[in-house]
Amino acid sequence: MKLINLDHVAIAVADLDAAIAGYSDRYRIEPLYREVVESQGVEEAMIPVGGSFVQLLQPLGAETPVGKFLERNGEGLHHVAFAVVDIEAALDHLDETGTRLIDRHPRLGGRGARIAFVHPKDLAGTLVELVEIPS
Ligand code: CMX
Ligand code: CO
Repeated sequence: MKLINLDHVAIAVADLDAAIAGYSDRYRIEPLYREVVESQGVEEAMIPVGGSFVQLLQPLGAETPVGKFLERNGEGLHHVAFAVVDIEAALDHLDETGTRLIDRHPRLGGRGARIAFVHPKDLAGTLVELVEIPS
């Protein structure tokens, strides 16, 4: 298990266009790309900041994970994502340590990356994503 970078901080938003405009206006940062990820039920915009990204997430529907989060909490911080070299090895390690995983095996996320989530009730009330960036 080796975390190599804080890949992104994800923020749930109700209106992706408005959120992108807000970050551009206040912080002078712009999305590198924008993508619908059907399997995760989101449209996402990735805004580079140094070696990491701000990931803005707009739900595709009310019954998606981010849709339910918005309904319950309103807009705000949704998860943090750590980059790993080998996501299978990282998940094996977490499983061995009794970690409460949402995904025991990786799924496909944005950028063609393999991703997996750790349950927010596992540690410090924080939803954690592991991401293996394709080389
Ligand atoms: N951060 C912290 N806590 C969260 C949370 C979040 N993002 N989402 C839910 N929770 C809390 C809930 O408030 C609830 O707390 P209580 O038990 O105290 O009420 C608890 O976790 C469990 O919630 P639940 O109602 O049982 O389950 P949900 O249907 O809300 O699902 C979760 C929660 C985390 C399993 C689900 O959102 C999930 O599988 N997330 C991972 C996938 C995802 O979020 N994809 C979108 C991101 C796309 C991307 O980054 O590429
Ligand atoms: Co993410």
